[in-house]
Amino acid sequence: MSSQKIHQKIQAIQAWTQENVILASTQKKQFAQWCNDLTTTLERASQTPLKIGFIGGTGVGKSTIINRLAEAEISVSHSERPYTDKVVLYYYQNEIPQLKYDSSHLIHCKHERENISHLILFDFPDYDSHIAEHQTMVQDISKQLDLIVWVASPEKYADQAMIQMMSHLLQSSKNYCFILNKTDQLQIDEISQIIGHWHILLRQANILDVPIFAISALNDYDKTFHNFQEWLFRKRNEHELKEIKRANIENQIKHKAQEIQQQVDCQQIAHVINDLNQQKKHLNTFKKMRQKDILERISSDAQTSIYQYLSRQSHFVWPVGIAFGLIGSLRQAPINPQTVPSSHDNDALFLTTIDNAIAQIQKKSTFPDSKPSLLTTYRQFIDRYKDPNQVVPFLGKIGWAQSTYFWVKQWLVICIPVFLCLIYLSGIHQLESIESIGISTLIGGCFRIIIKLFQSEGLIAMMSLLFIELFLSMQMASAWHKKLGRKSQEFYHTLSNHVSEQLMLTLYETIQPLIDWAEQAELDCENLKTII
Ligand SMILES: Nc1nc2c(ncn2[C@@H]2O[C@H](COP(=O)(O)OP(=O)(O)OP(=O)(O)O)[C@@H](O)[C@H]2O)c(=O)[nH]1
Ligand SMILES: [Mg+2]
Repeated sequence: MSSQKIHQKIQAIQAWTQENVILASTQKKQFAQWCNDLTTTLERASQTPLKIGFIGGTGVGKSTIINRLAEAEISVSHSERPYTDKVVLYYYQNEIPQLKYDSSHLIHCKHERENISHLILFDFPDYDSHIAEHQTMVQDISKQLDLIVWVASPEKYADQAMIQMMSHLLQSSKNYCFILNKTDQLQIDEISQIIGHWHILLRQANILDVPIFAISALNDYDKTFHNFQEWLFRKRNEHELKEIKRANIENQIKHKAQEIQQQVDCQQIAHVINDLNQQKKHLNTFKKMRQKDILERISSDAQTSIYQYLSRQSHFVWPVGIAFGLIGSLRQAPINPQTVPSSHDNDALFLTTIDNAIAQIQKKSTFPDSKPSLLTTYRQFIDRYKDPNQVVPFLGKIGWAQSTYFWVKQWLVICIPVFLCLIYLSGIHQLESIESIGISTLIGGCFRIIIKLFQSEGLIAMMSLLFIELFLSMQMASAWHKKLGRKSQEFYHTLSNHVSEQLMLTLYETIQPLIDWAEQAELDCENLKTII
């Protein structure tokens, strides 16, 4: 891959890390810094010394090899196991390597040998002894290395520990070199046998075309050691140096991408979305269960409340109003026979089951820190709608035409008998023609009414009027009562639908952010795959 391509890749990753929903904001900052570091490493590939580390199990001879290369005892080689407990750095004069690590774990050894001024050698502690801190040190400090020299002895070359360690490190296997030390303990045919076997083992671990040197660090006349030294000390040209850095960067990107994919579990995310949608579907069952008696959840006597609300909306002429009040107190508002409210516990149980299922789904992936609870949302909803002001917007009103018609009807029904009675008492109906009705006739009529009121004829007429009015008012009030009863039942159903619809929306809103997040995370996973 060319420099330009890898630059583009870093930029694409940088853009991705800032836009995705998977990483937390602190992680995003770290990734931005990491991308900047990669770019700097690539740009300064030929200007910085090559960092080469010796890594291997305890006692394989790492310190002995580095001492021989340094031509001095810079790192104590010992028969005691494990021995080296700090990272020994061997570098030219003032080329002090900038390591982000606790300096108490580092030993600095400077040299004056100009022919190897382009290198920094690292002798590491082991990774396979009982001291776990050594392994951590190897994993952490090795991140800075450009090349790794894996050292093994005839007893340890086939250890799985080495392959395992490789999987933790970030360098590309293109930048590995292998040393079989202590060959002075082997016969020539044994050496070639072991090297052959080692090649096979490495190939199985997908490590191909790497140099393997079979050396003896203690044998001054060992030719292979010289070959190894030559390979190690060789001054690489700019192209080779860039290749080394590029391969490592590519490998680091791959590692980071795997880390992110594991963090959100990209393999699982489609299932997670599916599971969440499944839970959303379960909520529909809840809707069907609750639609009929949702109002009973909110108010124990919803239908009466609706009836009273509608009564308050009605405009009565006072005799009808009084009659309506009388009927209302004698008769109960009709109750919806279908309404058999189930217990609150059933709702709680149902919603808790879904809540638990969602919590389980959330465990499958790194969801943002949110713990939605349908049960809490449901309880809050019920509490909120206990306030009648919240419910009123859902209630319709009696149509104005119906209301005005009822009002006019009341006036007509009340006024016509009064009018007829007055005409009768005033004697105006006995006049021959309408034209003869004048002011004086009307005043005369009024006097006649007053006089007749004190006579038996007037009293009978008034009593009849009273009875007629009473009868008509009761008739109208009773008809209106029945009408409101029917209307309140109708409203009860519409209101149930409205409120349960609203409840479902509120419950969906609780889950929806999780689904949205998971869908976006799936998209981010796809994008990350295409970048890499
Ligand atoms: N026979 C033989 N012994 C060697 C050779 N190289 C190192 N040794 C011996 O192996 C023992 C361990 O050598 P070290 O260099 O301390 O090994 P190390 O890998 O640094 O070990 P740790 O620091 O514990 O990780 C010492 O006693 C060395 O003398 C070799 O080529 N041949
Ligand atoms: Mg050592």
